Amino acid sequence: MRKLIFILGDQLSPNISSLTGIDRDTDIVLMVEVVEETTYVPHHKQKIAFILSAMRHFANELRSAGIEVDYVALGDAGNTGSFSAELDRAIERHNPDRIVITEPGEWRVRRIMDDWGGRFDRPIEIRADDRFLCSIADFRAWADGRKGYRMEYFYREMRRRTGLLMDGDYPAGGTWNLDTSNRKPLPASIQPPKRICFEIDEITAEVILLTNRCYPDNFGNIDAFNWAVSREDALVALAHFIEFYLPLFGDYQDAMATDEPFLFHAVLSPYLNVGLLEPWEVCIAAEAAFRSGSVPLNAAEGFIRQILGWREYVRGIYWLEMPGYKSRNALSATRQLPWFYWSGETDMHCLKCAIEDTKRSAYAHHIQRLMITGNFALLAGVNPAEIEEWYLAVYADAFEWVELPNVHGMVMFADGGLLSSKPYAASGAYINRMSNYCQRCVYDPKIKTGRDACPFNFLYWNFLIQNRSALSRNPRMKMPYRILDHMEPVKIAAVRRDARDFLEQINENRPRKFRSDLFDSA
Ligand code: FAD
Ligand code: DLZ
Ligand code: SF4
Repeated sequence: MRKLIFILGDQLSPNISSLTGIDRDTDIVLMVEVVEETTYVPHHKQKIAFILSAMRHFANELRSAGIEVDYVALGDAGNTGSFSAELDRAIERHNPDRIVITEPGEWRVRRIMDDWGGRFDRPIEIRADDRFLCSIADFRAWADGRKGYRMEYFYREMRRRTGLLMDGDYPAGGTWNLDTSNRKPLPASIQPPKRICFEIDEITAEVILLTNRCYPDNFGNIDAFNWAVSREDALVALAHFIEFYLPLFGDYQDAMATDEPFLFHAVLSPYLNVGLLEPWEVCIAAEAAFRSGSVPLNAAEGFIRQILGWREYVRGIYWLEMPGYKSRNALSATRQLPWFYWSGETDMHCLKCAIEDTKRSAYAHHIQRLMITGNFALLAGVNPAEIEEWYLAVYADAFEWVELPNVHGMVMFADGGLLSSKPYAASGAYINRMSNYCQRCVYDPKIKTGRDACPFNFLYWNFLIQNRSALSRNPRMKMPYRILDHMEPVKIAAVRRDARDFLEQINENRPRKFRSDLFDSA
């Protein structure tokens, strides 16, 4: 019985379920680089190079373990460019008795696989992806019969179920969630340690050339490529994070700073998402650091919550709610995505920093994604599908199962509050409190309307005005609506006028008020 085991580009784990029970004497692994996957959105160049290089390294590791791998590279003669047609060709080449694959992370690919049942004249076994800490079935069971799906309750359940950061039946330290300790801005006296550098080996160098050749106009710089592309190096990145960054991860989790794209964040999401690291080993490493006394509880808990809580939760929501989830548009947002998301040419310094960081590294940390690029898209009423495509394209860690709930639900409130109880809308005051961006901006976060006003200010109030019918009855929005209700009519008129004028011109191909001297070092 010869099996053809098909491994996708985000299934690069030695213990992926499709490899369970492999017979090295008869079975063969298939991996394919296909245009279908490199172009379904205009991926950041680093994202393409990272995935293709990691795939090639993984194939070599399997070969070193005595497994036969049939690897189809992007430029190979005869490469048809699609998963289905490459599987057709591989079946011709190897004539397997059956095909084994682990279920894909994305609905789009699941639909493709659903057609395979009738396409090939041999059985196909689609196995569950057991690299997550909560299975899709367990998430469904948790969600079943609940009125709302709040992450906090799911997270507590996961803490109990896994025993992570638990002292018997109680959370370590007596509190489930230390988020309130994790909101400090970065003081000028603290500088995060230098990031570890990964060598560009021959495989990565070749893939970088290939990416530049095939996708020269895609978003992002490839020169700054600094990603681990093997499990061995991803483990080095994990150890480095636990030793040097995790101790202050909690304190500065929500901070933002010019020229500090990574701060104390892990920068591990691409490795987790393609399978070079597994969520369990990452959580265990953080808990061990806490138990040994080398990191405080607010850091370990804050970090573990992101993985055990948020990461598992968004995956559960994705599979629970798709495919309908994607087409909801609760706030009827229709604006075209402003051109500067791709060009970085804006005079709003916070947005410019977040977009330039993204271009340079295919990375921005959570608060930049949520409270800068996300917040702006929400306040400006950008069409959810357009901003989703941007997020799916520009980050090395972007796969729809994790990107969509974060963008559609958390950022755009397009799901009407299924994922978060209120929109994460904020004015310039929040950005000024949590970052040093405003110090180098042409706008003033303290001015609410007029030429020098921070656009986040009038856009924030305009957003509340425009979405009154959808939001004003939300108990968590009572306070801002009370303030709005007491606002003088003349001020409301100024907010509306400034927002209208600003939004009318954001798709013109030039900054409204550009002073290049301010951005020379940005
Ligand atoms: P850290 O801040 O150090 O967090 C540690 C880990 O926790 C991350 O590696 C990640 O695996 C997990 N995590 C943290 N927050 C979340 C979250 N909200 N959802 C799921 N996992 C989380 N994450 C992705 O992996 N892929 C995406 O495409 C993606 N798109 C996002 C889009 C928006 C608009 C927002 C607000 C968030 C998005 N996130 C996404 C979540 C989060 O921003 C990234 O996981 C995080 O920035 C990755 O960097 P890090 O490894 O340094 O994370
Ligand atoms: C993202 C990506 C890219 C850019 N290229 C490939 C590829 O050439 N071959 C492949 O198997 N996977 C690739 N991927 C990852 C897939 O998009 C991902 O495995 C599926 O979307 C399932 O989630
Ligand atoms: Fe951003 Fe407004 Fe601050 Fe400028 S003033 S950096 S636009 S928040």
